[in-house]
Amino acid sequence: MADRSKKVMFAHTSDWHLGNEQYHKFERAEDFSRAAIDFSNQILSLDEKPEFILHSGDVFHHFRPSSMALRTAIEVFSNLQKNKIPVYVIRGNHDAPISRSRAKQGNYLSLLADLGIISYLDQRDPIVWHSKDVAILGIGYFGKQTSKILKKTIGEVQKDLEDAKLKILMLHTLIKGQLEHEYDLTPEDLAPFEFDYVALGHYHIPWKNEAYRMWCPGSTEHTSSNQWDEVRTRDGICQFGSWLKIIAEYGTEHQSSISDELQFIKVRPKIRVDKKIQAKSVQELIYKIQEILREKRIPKAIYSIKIQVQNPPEGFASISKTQFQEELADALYSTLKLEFSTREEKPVFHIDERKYLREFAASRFNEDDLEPGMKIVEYLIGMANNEDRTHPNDLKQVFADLCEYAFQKESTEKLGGKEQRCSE
Ligand SMILES: [Mn+2]
Repeated sequence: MADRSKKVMFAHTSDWHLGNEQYHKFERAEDFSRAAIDFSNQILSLDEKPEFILHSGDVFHHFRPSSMALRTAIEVFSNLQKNKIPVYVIRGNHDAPISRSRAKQGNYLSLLADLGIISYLDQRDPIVWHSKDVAILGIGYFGKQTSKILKKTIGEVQKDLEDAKLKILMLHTLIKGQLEHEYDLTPEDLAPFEFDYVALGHYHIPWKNEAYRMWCPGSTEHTSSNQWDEVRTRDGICQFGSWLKIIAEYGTEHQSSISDELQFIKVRPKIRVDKKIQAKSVQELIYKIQEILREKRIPKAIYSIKIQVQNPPEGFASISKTQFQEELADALYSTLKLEFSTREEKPVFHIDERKYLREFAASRFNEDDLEPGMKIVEYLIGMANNEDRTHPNDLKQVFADLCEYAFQKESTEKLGGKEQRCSE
């Protein structure tokens, strides 16, 4: 028989978080609905429609979704269903508690399945065959138990999956490598099962590990607070949600091949500003802060602003961030953090600066005390080098004098011109 390959195109989305009134703003819940609607509009406007859609969990933000969240889900899924695009969904940690995964009364995802507008893959019914070739196994959120549940479930269904030519696994879990320290599952846990495509949800940023055949589309709207730290665009503006368009080629004797195309959904901009400033007077400082707040103004955006004031001028304590509220009045939501770095500066001692040691000690201690005096100075420098600045009280003045002495020396001798001062 001819060794002919077949192609299937599908969409992969996750983490819609419908009903998320982020920052206690109803507008945000509307944003989450709009992003899901935009996703389905993008799907329906494609020249070639996907054969099916995978939703890797967190359709809803709350176990008991608001009526708006539920209505959006029904609208979007019915629309896709009317266009004959099946949607396969698993449970995210926001959709229903783990304990409910086995409960008879079901959850809101099983309600949508009862309405016939999605296929809900849960523990009772974990496999769906999209066609005679394509099998999809779905395992909802199980946190730290994911690996155990995965092994158990696959053990039970392995035989059923044998005939599949394209094996897909859907998971709502955190994979090692996504966040720095935290994870529920490692790529190596998944490797033995040889899935062609592992459709991940839970992590809200697009991510993939092609070697282990794992893809994560990211959320359709910005959800997590740590998004600020992880999405660092050059201009500090973050205004896209995402989903994945996937083409899988299979059916030859070779391993299937997957090609992915990340698609974007324009959402309300989140703007991050992180600036360091200096000013000689309080008036200048206020002016500089206002200037920063007036930059990059996009009406109704979300702002996270941090301004670090170095060497703040006399009287800076009178500045309060509430006096800048007006500057941010047209933001949907904003946080402003003003940080004043300490005015106390200490030289950092390097080993070659010990040449001041004898000189300094000689200026401080009389000849008889010179040796013990030098030991004290050496001890202080040692502490400074170890970044341990908690000097015993009675030596604080000696240390301050030493700093002053070294600083004066350096200023007059202009040693190497290197930066010798730093703030803590
Ligand atoms: Mn989520």
